[in-house]
Amino acid sequence: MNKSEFPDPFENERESKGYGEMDDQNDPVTMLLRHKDVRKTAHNYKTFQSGAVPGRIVVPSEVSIRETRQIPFEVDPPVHGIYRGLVEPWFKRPLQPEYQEKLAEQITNIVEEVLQEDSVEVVTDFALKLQSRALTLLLNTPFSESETWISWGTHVFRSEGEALDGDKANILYDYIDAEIERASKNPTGDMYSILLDSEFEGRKLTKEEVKGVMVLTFAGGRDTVINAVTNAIAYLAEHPESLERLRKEPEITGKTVEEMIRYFSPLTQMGRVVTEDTFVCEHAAKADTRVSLCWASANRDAKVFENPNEIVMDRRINPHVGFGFSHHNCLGATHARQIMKILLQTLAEKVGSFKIFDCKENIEDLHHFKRKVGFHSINMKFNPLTK
Ligand code: HEM
Ligand code: EMZ
Repeated sequence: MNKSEFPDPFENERESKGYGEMDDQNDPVTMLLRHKDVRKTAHNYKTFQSGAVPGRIVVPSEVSIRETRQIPFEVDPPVHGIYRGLVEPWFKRPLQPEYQEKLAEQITNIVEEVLQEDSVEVVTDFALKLQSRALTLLLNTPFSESETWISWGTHVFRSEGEALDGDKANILYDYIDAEIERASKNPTGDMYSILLDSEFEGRKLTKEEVKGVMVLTFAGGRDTVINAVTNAIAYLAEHPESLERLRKEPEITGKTVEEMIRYFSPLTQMGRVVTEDTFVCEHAAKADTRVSLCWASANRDAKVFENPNEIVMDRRINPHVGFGFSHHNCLGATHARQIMKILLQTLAEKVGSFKIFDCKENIEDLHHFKRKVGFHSINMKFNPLTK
C-alpha cells in the first residue's frame, strides 16, 4: 500500500447496517456511518445535543481532563447562535488579502528552509511549525508565541500512545489563564483582548467563557491542521503527476483542497448526547447515551461520492462533511482552507519532487475499527524545482 493511501475501515458496516459501535471509557458510542444520517443527526440538536457535560461529546471523552465548556462547540441553539455571532467575524479574517500575504510569507519561509535539508521529519519540522506560526495570525499575537506552542508537541490532550494526557492539558489551561490575565490588564488587539471586550446579551463575556473559546481554538485547530498538511505532502510525494497538474492548472487548487479534506477527514468523528429515547438506523438509542457523527465514514459513502476511495483533484460536486455540517460547522475552516491552498500553490511553485525515506503511521484505535488518520512521523527529502 502506498504511504499516502488512507483506507476506509467503515465500508462494510456502513453498507450493511449504517452504524458501528465502540466502547470509550465505559461510555459506549453508536457511530453513524452514512452521509444522509450524519447530516440529519447533525441538524437535530434537540434530540442530539452538544451542550452536555463538558468533554463528553468528544471521542475519546475528555470529561476526566476538562471542566471548561468549549464555546460555541459545546452549546446548543439558540444560545449557540449568539456566541457564534460574536466570534464569527474574527474567524473570517483569513479572507483579508493582508492576512493571506502574511500566511504566504510564513509558508514560503518554511518551504525554503526544508529545501536546504537532506532529511526533514514533516510532522514536527514542517506541519507543527506551520500550524503554530499560522495560529499567531489567527490570534493576532506575537510570532514568538509560536515557539512555546511548538514546544508542546502535536496534540495538547494526547501524547504518543496515550489517548488522553491530563498533565499536558494543564499546560494549555494554565497558559490560557495567564494570557487572559495579561490581556485583561493590558489589552492589545489580540483575540483574548477582543473577546474580553465583547458583549453577550448586554454583559461582558466572563473569563471562563473567554477561556472556553480559546481552549477550543487551540485544541480544535491543532492535530487537524497538522494531519491535513502532512497527509497532503505525503500524497504529492507519491503522486508527482498531481504536483505537476497543480503547476499547470492552478485554478483547480481550491477544489483539490476540498477533495483532500474529504479524503483525509482529519477529524474522524464528533459525538452528541441523546436527550430522549429514539432510534438511529433502526437501532434503539436511549436517553443519556452517546452517538457520533462519523465524518470520515460519511465522506466515503458511495451513494454520494463516485470513486470515494480516490483523490479526484477537480471533483465537481463535493458535499463532504470534513468540516462538519449544520450550525456547528467548523469556524476555523476559513483559516484551514487558506493554509492548505497557499501550501499547495507554494509546493507547486518551488518543489520539483520529494523522496520519502520512512514513516510511522498514526492509527486511531476505535475498538474494532482501526483508522489511519495521519502520521506520527514521516521523513523525506524535498527537491527544488529546476526550471
Ligand atoms: C468545528 C473539523 C480546523 C475551530 C469543527 C467541526 C469539524 C471540524 C468536523 C464540527 C464539530 C461538530 O459538529 O461538533 C476541522 C478540520 C480542520 C479544522 C478537519 C482542519 C483541516 C480548525 C481550526 C480551528 C477550528 C484551524 C481554529 C483555530 C473550530 C471551532 C468549531 C469547529 C471553533 C466549533 C464551531 C461551532 O461549534 O459552532 N471543526 N476543523 N477548526 N472547529 Fe474545526
Ligand atoms: C475539541 C475538538 C473540537 C477537543 C471541533 O473539534 O477537537 C479535539 O481535537 C479536542 O481534543 O477538545 O476541541
